[in-house]
Amino acid sequence: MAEFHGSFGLLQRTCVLLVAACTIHLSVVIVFYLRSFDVVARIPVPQHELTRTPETSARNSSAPDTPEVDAERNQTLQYCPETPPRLKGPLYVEFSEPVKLDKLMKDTRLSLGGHYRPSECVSQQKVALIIPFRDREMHLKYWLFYMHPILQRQQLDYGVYVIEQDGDETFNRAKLLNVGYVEALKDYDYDCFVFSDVDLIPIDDRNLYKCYDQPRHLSVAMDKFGFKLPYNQYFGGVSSLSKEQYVKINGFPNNYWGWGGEDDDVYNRLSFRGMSISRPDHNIGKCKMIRHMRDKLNQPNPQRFTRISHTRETMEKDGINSLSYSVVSWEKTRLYTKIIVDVGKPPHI
Ligand SMILES: [Mn+2]
Repeated sequence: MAEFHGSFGLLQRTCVLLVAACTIHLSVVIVFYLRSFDVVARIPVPQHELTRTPETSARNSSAPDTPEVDAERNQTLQYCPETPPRLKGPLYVEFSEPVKLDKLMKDTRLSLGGHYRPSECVSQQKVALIIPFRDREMHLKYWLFYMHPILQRQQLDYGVYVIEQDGDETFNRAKLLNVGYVEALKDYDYDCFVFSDVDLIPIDDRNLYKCYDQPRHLSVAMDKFGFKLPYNQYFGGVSSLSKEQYVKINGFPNNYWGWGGEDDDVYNRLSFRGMSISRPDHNIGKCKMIRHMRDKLNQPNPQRFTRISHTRETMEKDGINSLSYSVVSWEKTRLYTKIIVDVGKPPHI
């Protein structure tokens, strides 16, 4: 009996040791698993806060150098020339074949968030590219594939912001652009904003994606419109406004839900503030649009004509001064910053 007890005791001790070893192993695994979340740069933000800046190192990882380092850099380097020297002119742009982003992903000159600045000179402008977005992953791939090299040849100090509308309410392009303006400024000291649809690519890199003395319309000759301006006041597709120009018109309207009209409202705002539209030469301003069906949640807005006729009265109350939204998530990838936002829903009619 004693012998039996002895071997049972040994068995029991072995089992206890084994369980203890397993427990230690499991806790180590769990600790490492949880810690791995810290390196993911996707930060949920409380719904109710508008101006909050998520405090995270991931967000600032592509942040510019300190002012002192910047000043030092500016002393040793010259400003980039008015005309970038390595432009190619007309480009080959095609959407029939899928594109691969692996080469771009390895581009070490790009920092997190798709931020770039030339190493050979100091850019004249800091440009935020703002793309209103929902459910167009394929288009975004083409955009990144073609635009990054173009913007680099244009010697811009730039960052790319994809502003995605959360949920399945009617799309609100102009409000997303306002959000992009506000959020990009929290990230870097931009002085110029290029607002671009995700499906438009210039086919000539002499069409500089920067700001001018007057607000600039960049997509002046779209293939969709037979490489012509559809009408003289057209300001849709791709446009650029300096910070001053944008502030002068109180930003863009927030209440255009669905397709159409918001770009005409912006045109009205600009002309009511005494500005005119600058455009590239027709040949240089050629661009291609990726063919697509109308999005289900972006049907033509029936109110657009009435709204456009009231811009003069509405522009002071509706714009950057009345913007409200909440950031759902902020994520920096190698090629762009994606900000998912809740922009609310159209008022019930
Ligand atoms: Mn389109």
